[in-house]
Amino acid sequence: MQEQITQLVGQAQKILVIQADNPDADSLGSSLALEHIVGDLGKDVYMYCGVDMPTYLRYLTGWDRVRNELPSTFDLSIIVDASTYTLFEQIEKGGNWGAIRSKPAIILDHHTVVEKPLDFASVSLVDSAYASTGELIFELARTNGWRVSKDAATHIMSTILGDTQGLMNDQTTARTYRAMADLTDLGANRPLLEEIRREYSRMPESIFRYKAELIERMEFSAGNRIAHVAIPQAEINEHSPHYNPAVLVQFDSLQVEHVEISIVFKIYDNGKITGKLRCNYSAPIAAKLAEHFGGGGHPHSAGFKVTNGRPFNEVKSECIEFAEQLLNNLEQEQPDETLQHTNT
Ligand SMILES: [Mn+2]
Repeated sequence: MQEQITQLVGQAQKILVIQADNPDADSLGSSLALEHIVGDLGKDVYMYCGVDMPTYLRYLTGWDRVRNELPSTFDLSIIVDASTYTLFEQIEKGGNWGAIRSKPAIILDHHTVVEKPLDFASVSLVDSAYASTGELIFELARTNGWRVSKDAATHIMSTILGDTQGLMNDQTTARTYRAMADLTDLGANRPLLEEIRREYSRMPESIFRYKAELIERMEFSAGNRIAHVAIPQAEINEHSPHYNPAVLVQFDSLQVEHVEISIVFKIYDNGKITGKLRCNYSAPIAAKLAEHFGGGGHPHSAGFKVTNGRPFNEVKSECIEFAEQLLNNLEQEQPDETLQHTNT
């Protein structure tokens, strides 16, 4: 598999790096790290994402080189941090899968995919044992003897910090710490990175006040084990360009007594409903709950999207009921079995 990747990269001159429509620090950091790593091999890199980079990610130097149109020509595509069709609506809408399928493609990802996996790649390097796609890219670069510059190391460190919430969740392994040490040796500076990130994630006063509204509206179900709130289209329009509304309350709500999972629904005018799921350490049910609605993710962090026009109240009650069921099942499992679940 490694050899095939080496060969495909070696043969290509113009390489298209593709992120899904839900960019985060991992997908953007992976793109930018690849830009440096394969750029240093003398390749031309074109970075694509179907949507604009959210403001909170703009601390990653080079974000503005990511385009939302596909290039007219390329020799190879590398898809990072996603491997399901459902996360590429913009490519679907633009009718652009044909162009991508007509060239060799490499998928680099760490999500276990259940629904509509991308099925055309020449090589898929998908391994959920990695904390971030960037960590996987780091290992790939080292195996291949590709140079990892200070800039590339900094971007890779950002992918790890993003997906592990600062090395705090259980995707963090011993290898992740070793990678962090090696990246530090290569010149990445974590304290500096944190400072820049914090500066870029400052919120306008209006958002700070909106946070209070969301807290006020938060509901608690199943003996306060499930916290949930819904964000309608009007609020998405007003606030999303400035800040991701879910982030405002989701982590705080997990700190409320008895809460094990926090769900932020978004309700769009076109009938689409999304659910962003975050769980506490003791309740790794996020991926299973997301899969129930055709989504996916990790045990403590996952999401889903419902596009079949079902009314929100129906989706909401089914989601809360199923979450409660998963939480109850968790209690019946042996403690060491629970541990295994978290080790995905
Ligand atoms: Mn990721």
